[in-house]
This record gives sequence, structure tokens and C-alpha cells, in this order.
Amino acid sequence: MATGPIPAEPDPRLRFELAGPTPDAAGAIGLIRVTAPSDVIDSFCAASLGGSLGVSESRLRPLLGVDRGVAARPSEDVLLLCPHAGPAVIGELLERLARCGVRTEPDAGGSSMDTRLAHALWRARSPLAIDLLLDQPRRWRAEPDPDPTRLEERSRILDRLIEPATIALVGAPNIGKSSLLNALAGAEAALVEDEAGTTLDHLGVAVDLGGVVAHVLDLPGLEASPGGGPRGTAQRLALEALASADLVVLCADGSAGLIEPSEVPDGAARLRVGLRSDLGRADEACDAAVSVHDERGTPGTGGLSGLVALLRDTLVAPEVLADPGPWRFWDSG
Ligand SMILES: Nc1nc2c(ncn2[C@@H]2O[C@H](COP(=O)(O)OP(=O)(O)OP(=O)(O)O)[C@@H](O)[C@H]2O)c(=O)[nH]1
Ligand SMILES: [Mg+2]
Repeated sequence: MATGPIPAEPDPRLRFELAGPTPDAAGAIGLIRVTAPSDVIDSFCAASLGGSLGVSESRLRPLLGVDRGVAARPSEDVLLLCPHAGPAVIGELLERLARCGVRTEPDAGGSSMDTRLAHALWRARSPLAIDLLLDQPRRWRAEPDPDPTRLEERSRILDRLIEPATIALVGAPNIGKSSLLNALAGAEAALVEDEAGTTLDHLGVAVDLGGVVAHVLDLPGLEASPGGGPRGTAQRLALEALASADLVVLCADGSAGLIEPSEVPDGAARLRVGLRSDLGRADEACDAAVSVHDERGTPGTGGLSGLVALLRDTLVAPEVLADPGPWRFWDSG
């Protein structure tokens, strides 16, 4: 284990809470919240984190000589340390914190803003959540009494940065839905064959859409009369899974039109997308046309990268991201 500097004078005003990993939420990155009066935090940063850290700043830093990870300071008197979450690293860090005089927070798991923030940072799946979350203590200080309706609307959307939204790919058999899933995931997650009915069970994959992580569901091709047996059961289960979709991508291609089953939830957003656009255009007007074989897509559309941006912006609108108001991030999930 690497050795490194620790403050010469242990300070009993330093407190810490291990926000993660917890027994019910394992992960690759740990999160330790350190609190103390501002001047104590300043000396702790200088002695143990390789230099000072301003409010709202986050930097890659040596963490008490044990690990290298992100250190963030969401407010004057709070530090968040994000080491690797292996038991040896976490154990050594906690031991060194104790040698700095840092004591376990007596009310760990409480409801103060920074405790909530530590837990939200730990749970957040989307990279775009991090800076926004770190800015929340400042925003709530600047606007402690936001308009409740706007706060509710903004928070409902931004919560998708913590708990990923679900996107469902829906359409006729053999039009390229699974190929699109694989292209979005950058991996061979689903089987692809030039044969109708290749996808039997629906399949979900976490996909990073330019900073917004979503759970993308590939459904079996919908048939008017799937019959009994495994194919009929798979279609029924897939349609049940549609109930959880926040965004439904209605797919068509040059040979098969859009299908919108009655199971699409009323509140879900809808996008119409023409697939296999290199083979011909879908008959209906679509919001985007893509080909996974031809990266450039159809002239006049953004191809795959354009679709990624369209999906991301439909789930989390750019104006919501740019809104300077606070976010009630602790009720997500
Ligand atoms: N030319 C062309 N072929 C494609 C494209 N996308 C998929 N394909 C081909 O279309 C065929 C069907 O692709 P799949 O992704 O399995 O289609 P699917 O809609 O998931 O089919 P089911 O699972 O049966 O519903 C395969 O041969 C793919 O290689 C594309 O953009 N261009
Ligand atoms: Mg398929």
C-alpha cells in the first residue's frame, strides 16, 4: 500500500461518513463524506489531498496517500472523497482518516443536504449528474423557496440522471431493432439474424447516450397473431415490459410500417424512427432515419450520432439541464 502525507496535527473536529459501498449497493467507486469547519477542511485538503480545493470544485487527487480519486467540495464545510471501492483501499483510507483525528459521523444517514448529496452521488448512474449534484447546495442557498410546480417538473426529469429511464424499441420483425440496440450499446448484446423472430425474450442494456445513461429494451418483433407457445408468451411478456417505458421508439423500415401497441403508456414520450435507411426510406414521416451499416445515415439526418442526441434530449431536455434552479434530487427512485 502506498504511503503518503497525513496532517501533522490530528483535528477532532473532522467527521466522516462512509456513504458507499453499502451492503445493499456495491459498486466500483466508494464515497466518503468528510465534514468540518471551513478552515479545518482547508488544512485537511492541503495536507492530505495534495492541495487546496475551492467550493464547487472537483479534482482528481491523491487521497491521503492511499489511492488516487476524485475529491469534491460541494460546500465550505463538506468534502466528498471517491476512492476505488475495494475493501483494502477503503479499509486503509478509513484507518488513515482515523489517524487524522477524523471521527465517524454520529448521525450518518440523516437528512441534511450534504448527507443526501453523498447518497445521490453514490447512486447516480449518469455522468451528467455529477457536476449538477455538486452545484445543488449552492443553488438551494441561492433559491431556498423555488416555485413548487417548476421544481417538481425539473426534478422529475433530472431524477433520470440518478435512476436511468427506460427506452423501448418497438416494431415489426426483422427490421433492425436488435442491430440498433447493439450499435447504441457498442457491444453484441442481442442476437442479429436476417430472419424474422430472431429476438424471443426482450432484453435490456444500460447505454450511455452522451452523458445520460438509459436502460434500452429490445423487444421481439411484434406480430398480429403470434400464436401460443414460447413466441406468444415472449410477445405478451414484452408488451407487459412496455408499461415501464419512459420513451418508446416506434421503428419502421422500407418494408414494414410503424406499429403502436395499446400497451404503450399514455405518459411515455414517443419517437418515430426509420431503420435500415440504406435499404430505403420508411413510408411514414419519421423523426430520424438511421442505418447501422452506413454511419452517416440518410442525407438530412444525423445518422446514429444524431439519434443518440435525439434520444438523450428527449429524455433530459437541454433547457432542463441548463435551468439554473435547484433540483429536489433526494426523492428519486
Ligand atoms: N442494410 C442494413 N441491414 C441491417 C441494418 N440493421 C440491421 N440490418 C440487418 O437486418 C437483419 C435483421 O436485423 P435484426 O437486428 O435482427 O432485426 P430485428 O428487428 O431485431 O428482428 P427480430 O428480432 O426478428 O424482430 C439482419 O440481417 C441485420 O444485419 C441496417 O442498418 N442496414
Ligand atoms: Mg431482434
